Amino acid sequence: MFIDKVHIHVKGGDGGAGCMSFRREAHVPKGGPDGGDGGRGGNVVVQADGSVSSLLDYRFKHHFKAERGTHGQGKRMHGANGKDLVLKVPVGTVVREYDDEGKQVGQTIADLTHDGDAVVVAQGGVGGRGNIHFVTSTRRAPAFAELGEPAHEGWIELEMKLMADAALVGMPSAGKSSLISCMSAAKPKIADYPFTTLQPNLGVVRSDDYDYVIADVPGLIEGAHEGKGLGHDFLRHIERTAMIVHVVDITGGFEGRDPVEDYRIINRELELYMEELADRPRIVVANKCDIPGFEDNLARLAQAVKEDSIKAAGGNEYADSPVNPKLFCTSAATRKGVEELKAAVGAKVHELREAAREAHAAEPHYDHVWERRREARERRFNVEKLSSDVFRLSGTQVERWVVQTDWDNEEAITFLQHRFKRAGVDRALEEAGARDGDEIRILGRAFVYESPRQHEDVYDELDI
Ligand SMILES: Nc1nc2c(ncn2[C@@H]2O[C@H](COP(=O)(O)OP(=O)(O)OP(=O)(O)O)[C@@H](O)[C@H]2O)c(=O)[nH]1
Ligand SMILES: [Mg+2]
Repeated sequence: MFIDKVHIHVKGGDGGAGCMSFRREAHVPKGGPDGGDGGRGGNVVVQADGSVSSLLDYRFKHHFKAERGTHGQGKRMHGANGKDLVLKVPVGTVVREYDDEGKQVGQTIADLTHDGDAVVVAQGGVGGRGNIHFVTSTRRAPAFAELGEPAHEGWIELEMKLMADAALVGMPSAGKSSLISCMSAAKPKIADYPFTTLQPNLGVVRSDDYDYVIADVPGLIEGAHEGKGLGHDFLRHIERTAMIVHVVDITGGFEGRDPVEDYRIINRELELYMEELADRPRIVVANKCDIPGFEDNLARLAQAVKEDSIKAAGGNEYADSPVNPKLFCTSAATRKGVEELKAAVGAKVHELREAAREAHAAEPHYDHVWERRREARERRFNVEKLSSDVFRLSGTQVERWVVQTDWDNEEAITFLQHRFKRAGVDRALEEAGARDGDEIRILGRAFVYESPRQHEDVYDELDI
C-alpha cells in the first residue's frame, strides 16, 4: 500500500455580526428594533473525489480558510452566508485531528472510502443575531446585538492510502511480479525462488480508457489462511481490493506441480480466509505460456475455470458470474496476451467503479459522528479556583460566547450572563464555592459573580 501524508490548517469562515438598529420612519418618533442577523461563515469540507489521485495540492500550501459571513444591517437585512471551501482528496483518504505543537495525531475524523464522501473539518461560525431577537416583555428596545461567532479551526492530517483496484494473487513464482512489471511501470524484484516478493508492490496500469492500480502480493501457499508462509498479512490487502487477478503457473513450476491443483488450493485459501472472497470478481490467468508443452494443462485449467464460473453464478451458464469464464493466456517473457489482460482487467475495474458510484449515489455522504463528538467536547467547561475570591472559567464554547460579546455594552454582558446560566455555568461556580461579588475570569476578561437566585434574568423568556 502506498501511503502519503500531509498536515494542513483549516479554518471556517467567521460569522458576520448581528446588527443593532431601530426602525426609522417619518412621523414615528421611535421605531422598534430592526437589526438583521449576520451571515453564517462557510465550512471547510474535505471531500473524496475519484478524479484526484494525490495529495500534492496540500504539499506546499498548508492554510485553508472558508469565506466569512457578512454583517447584518438595519431594516431586518441579514448578512450573506460565506461559501464553503471544498478540499478535494483522493478516494481512500483518512482524515484525522492533528496537534501541530506536539506532532501527534488525534481522533479519526473520517475515512473517505467512496467517491463523494465528505466531512466538515472546520465549521463556519454562526452569524450574530440582530437586536430584533432580544426583545422581551420588559425590554422593548434591546440596544445590543451579538457579534459573529468565531469559526472552528485546527490542524488536521490527511493520509492517503492508495487502494489497489485489483490484486495479483497466486502461488510463489507464478510470475505475479513479472506480470506487474509488464503491465505497469512498477519494477519489483523478480527471481526464480519462492517468496521473492515480501511486500506488496503497486503499479498504475494505463490501459485504453482507464487507469487503474494493481497490486502484486506475496505468494500464497496452502494453509495461508491460518498463517502459513507470508500470506496471512497480505490477505488483508486482498480484502480491500475490488477484484482479483489469479495467476497460475501453467507449467506447474520447478517442482512439477499440477496447475489445476494450484488453482484450487489458492481458491480454497481465499475462501477459508474470508467467505466473501469467493464471490469477489476475478479473472484467471495462465502464465508462462511461452514454455512448450502447456497445451494440455491449459485445456484442463480452462475447463476448471468454466465450471467455477457457472457454479459461482448459481449453476446458470448464461447468468453473470463473478468468475470470468474466459481463461487468459499470457507470457511475461514474450508479453504475449499482456495487452489483452490489461484491457480485460481495466474494463472490469471500470464496471465495478461505476457500480460502486451508483450504489453510493452522487450526493455527498457526510459523516457527522466526529462533529457531534466534537460539539459535546466543546460544550464542556472547567471552573478553577485561583484564590479565595477569584475563579477562572475555561472551555471552547463559553470562550466563543465571550468573543461574541461586545464588552462595552452593559446589555450584551447581561445577555452573556444569561447564556452562562443556561449552560449551567452559574451552578458550577456555586458548587465550586463562588459567592456574590467574587471575580470570574475568562479569556482575559472578568466579571462579578452574582448568585443565580439574586439577579433577575430579563432574557429568561427567550428561547436562545
Ligand atoms: N518463461 C517464463 N518465465 C517466467 C514468466 N513469468 C515469470 N517467469 C519466471 O518465473 C520466476 C518467478 O517470477 P516472479 O515474477 O518473481 O514470480 P512471483 O509470482 O512474483 O513470485 P513470488 O514473489 O515469490 O510470489 C522468475 O524466474 C521469472 O523470470 C513467463 O511468462 N515465462
Ligand atoms: Mg513476486
